[in-house]
Amino acid sequence: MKVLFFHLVPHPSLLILQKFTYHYGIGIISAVLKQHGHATDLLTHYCLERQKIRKKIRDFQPDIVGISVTSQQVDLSEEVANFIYDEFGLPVILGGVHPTVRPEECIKIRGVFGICLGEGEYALLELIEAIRDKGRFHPDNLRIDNFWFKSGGKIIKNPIRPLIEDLDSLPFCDREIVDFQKLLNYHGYLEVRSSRGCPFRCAFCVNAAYQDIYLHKGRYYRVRSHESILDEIAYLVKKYNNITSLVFDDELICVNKKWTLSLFEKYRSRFSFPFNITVRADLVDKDFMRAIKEAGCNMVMMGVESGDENIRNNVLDKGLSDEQIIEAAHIIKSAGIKLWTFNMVGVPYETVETIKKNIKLNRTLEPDVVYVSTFYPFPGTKLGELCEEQGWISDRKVTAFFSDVTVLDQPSISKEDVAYYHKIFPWSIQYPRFVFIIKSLCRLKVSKGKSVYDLFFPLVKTVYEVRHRFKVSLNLVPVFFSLKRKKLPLD
Ligand code: B12
Ligand code: SF4
Repeated sequence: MKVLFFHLVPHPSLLILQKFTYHYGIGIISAVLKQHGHATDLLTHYCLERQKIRKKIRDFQPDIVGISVTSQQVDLSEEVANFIYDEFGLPVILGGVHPTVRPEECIKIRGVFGICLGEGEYALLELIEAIRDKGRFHPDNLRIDNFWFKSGGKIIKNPIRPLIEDLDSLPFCDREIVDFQKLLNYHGYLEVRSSRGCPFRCAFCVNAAYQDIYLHKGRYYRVRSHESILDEIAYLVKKYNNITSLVFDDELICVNKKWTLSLFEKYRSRFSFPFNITVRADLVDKDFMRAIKEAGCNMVMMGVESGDENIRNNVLDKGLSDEQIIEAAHIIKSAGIKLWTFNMVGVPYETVETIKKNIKLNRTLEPDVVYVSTFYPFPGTKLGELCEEQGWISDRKVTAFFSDVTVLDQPSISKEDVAYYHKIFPWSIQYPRFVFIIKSLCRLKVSKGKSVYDLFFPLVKTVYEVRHRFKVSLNLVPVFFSLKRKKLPLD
């Protein structure tokens, strides 16, 4: 059987980057299907590209189409599903985060034959083999766990199957489904996953919803064996060129520090690539950081999210004090490891003052890279529900990939302030001496509410992209100049 997957991305902005991003979910399902003798292919889209879809379907002749959907791409997945159904009559399956947390909404989409909730590897395998063996319309095909189907005006809801307990039983991700060498030539880092899930329950993250959906269905946080992870790296290093570093792209790799330390000890004896990992401030300690530095850790990514303790702990449910974050940053930097902080603006109950507090806190942390995203009320999360109840969601659409436009209309802060602080946030921390220029660029309006900054920044990003392709070493946006930092008071 042949399965054509779609990876839909929210917006053409940064499509270059996104195009070169690997989708693990599709990759692992594809590996399982290929292991069982089926063929797969993949299309990446940010809008309905009819000609490309027509050509691929004519050339590949799929038996079934699978679209991976996160919440910001649900409209696009509807357009793609409608188009494929109308033009080719193929069965279209939706899977991924959004069908899992909002199945009722997804199953109603015209042209959608079924939706897969949760893990898709064995559910999709079972479905395509049932279609192959019994024909597309056999009633047995409608009894496959994890799937909801539409049949005769009814919705058939099958139960969720247990979580895959032994991650080592899965094959390595199929990286041949994309031009993986091209991807590595572009950015050089190899992304690897060593675990699934996260035991925490932050109010803005989908993990809490997944823990509830999977209650009594097995252990939610699972790790692969060290051997399996290291063997996959060895296999990829042998197969591909131009790998310069590794990113452990887990939700949170260091949940069990003993396990993580032992992994990196073994890693060190086999590889010398520098690597990045994710941490939580309360899991950082001196010995751990020293040991992972010795193993080759170059940078850690740590969520700060808000500079206001009340918001961080009582709204975002992060469970971290300012002291813990400051101490963790100090330990990380003292160990000689770079720090990358993750922050949000426009979270529920945000004010201009709470954003300023976060700029101040980040300045104390002295991160090497600062990332700020605009809060989005994801369905199925505690804060998504709060925003819905409060009637704060003005529009679900995102206008850009790393958008500065908030979809919330909340009384404590205006949309304009969220967008403004989103723009100046990283500059205020890393290059405070440029902030007055950035502020002026933000305030100078050109047309349709767009500022000079709005026009200038995409240009800078493009320059960054182009230079990056030509292997000129630059740090991440917006770190373009390696000028000496100077601390300035927060205004
Ligand atoms: C690593 C990661 C990334 C990576 C890689 C993403 C990728 N596409 O693989 C990067 C950094 C690129 C990324 C980017 C973004 N991400 Co992200 N990311 C994650 C993270 C931490 C892990 C995903 C993962 O690899 N899981 C492991 C694999 C094996 O699972 P999976 O992808 O879910 O796939 C399984 C099932 O979902 C299902 N399945 C998936 N697709 C399909 C399709 C079919 C047909 C079937 C049958 C089944 C199926 O089967 C798979 C195997 O079991 C999740 C958190 C999470 N818990 O999911 C967030 C998460 C998915 N990301 C999220 C977001 C918002 C984004 C961005 C939009 C961020 C932004 N604003 O720019 C972008 C765009 C994503 C995109 N277009 O793909 C949100 C989505 C929330 C939502 N409700 O939609 C999550 C859930 C985090 C959160 N906030 O809670 N992300
Ligand atoms: S620690 Fe990170 S991955 Fe885990 S629930 Fe919180 S935000 Fe999500």
